[in-house]
Amino acid sequence: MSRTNGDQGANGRATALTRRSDRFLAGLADCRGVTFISHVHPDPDSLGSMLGLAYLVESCLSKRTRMTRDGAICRAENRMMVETMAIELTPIEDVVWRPGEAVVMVDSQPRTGRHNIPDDVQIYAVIDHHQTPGDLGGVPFLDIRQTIGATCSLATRYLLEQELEIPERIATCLYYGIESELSGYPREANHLDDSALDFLYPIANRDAIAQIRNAPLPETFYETLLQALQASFVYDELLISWVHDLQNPELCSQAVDFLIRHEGIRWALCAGVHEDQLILSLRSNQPRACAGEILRQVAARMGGRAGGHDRRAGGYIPLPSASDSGIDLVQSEFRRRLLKALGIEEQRGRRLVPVREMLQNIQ
Ligand SMILES: [Mn+2]
Repeated sequence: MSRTNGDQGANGRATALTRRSDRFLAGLADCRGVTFISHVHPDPDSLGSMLGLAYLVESCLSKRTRMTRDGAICRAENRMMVETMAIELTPIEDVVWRPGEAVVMVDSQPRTGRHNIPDDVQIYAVIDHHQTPGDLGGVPFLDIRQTIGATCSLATRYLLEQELEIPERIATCLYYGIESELSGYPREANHLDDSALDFLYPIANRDAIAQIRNAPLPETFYETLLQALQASFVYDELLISWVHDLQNPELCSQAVDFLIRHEGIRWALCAGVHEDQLILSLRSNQPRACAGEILRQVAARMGGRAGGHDRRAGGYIPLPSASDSGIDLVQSEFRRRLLKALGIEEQRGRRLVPVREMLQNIQ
């Protein structure tokens, strides 16, 4: 059976349900309610697509929905989005999984990263755009489009197909989800992303978007940045930053978003020690760089997990020991493997900020 085209009827003719949103809703007709799940530390694309699809299900089927949160939301902009948009999220560990309830996974795929859901929970649908392939066996409804910039663009498409009026709050979240996911490169995105942005912008609350974009940053952000700058090394076109004490896992992505702006490089990686993991965040400033796939392969060979998109990827490697020498070993093996994966010759890194300058500055 084709999952991406219209379902074929028994006599070979296409049935009436050729639009994805129709088929998505048809499969939910008999359920008692819908629970939305996503990846750990949900980002604006996860939050916006859960919100948009929950609105679709509530409006078209009058069914109860709930959205979940797996892990904390730490990034300042993402916290501001949840706060200003009053997004209600049930922590995944508090969810009671009831029979007859449908589970929809957005912006992620089963077994590609850390998902804290019981193994026996059946997933009805996966709606996503990641390159990282998941374990999709037995999932009745799939809409995975790797060429699309944001899952929010797919959710917007479903709402438009059903000719629903999109309320300001939903439009704001979908818009910010797409905008933040494209990281300022709308021209590389699919026409679906572009047309979703055009459609949503006049409806969205621009003041709220400005407030989210400019969310106040906690002191830990600056501490992380200082640590990252003090331990940044340049290897040809790659900059690697080590953070030895990462207060929260999302700070790596914030630091690397700043580091990738360095004029001489094509790749930036920030790796931070958080609890018993080395948290990884990779960026490229090159189109079609396959950052997600590269980081996935490197992390997988070291017992970790990673995934993402062309320019942006994240993941982790478990740390077998909390000792400095144990962490050093993992870091140097990871560095060696990453250099190899990017085709960069093994070399001694050049410090971004020389030690002499660091010492002079603290006097
Ligand atoms: Mn996404």
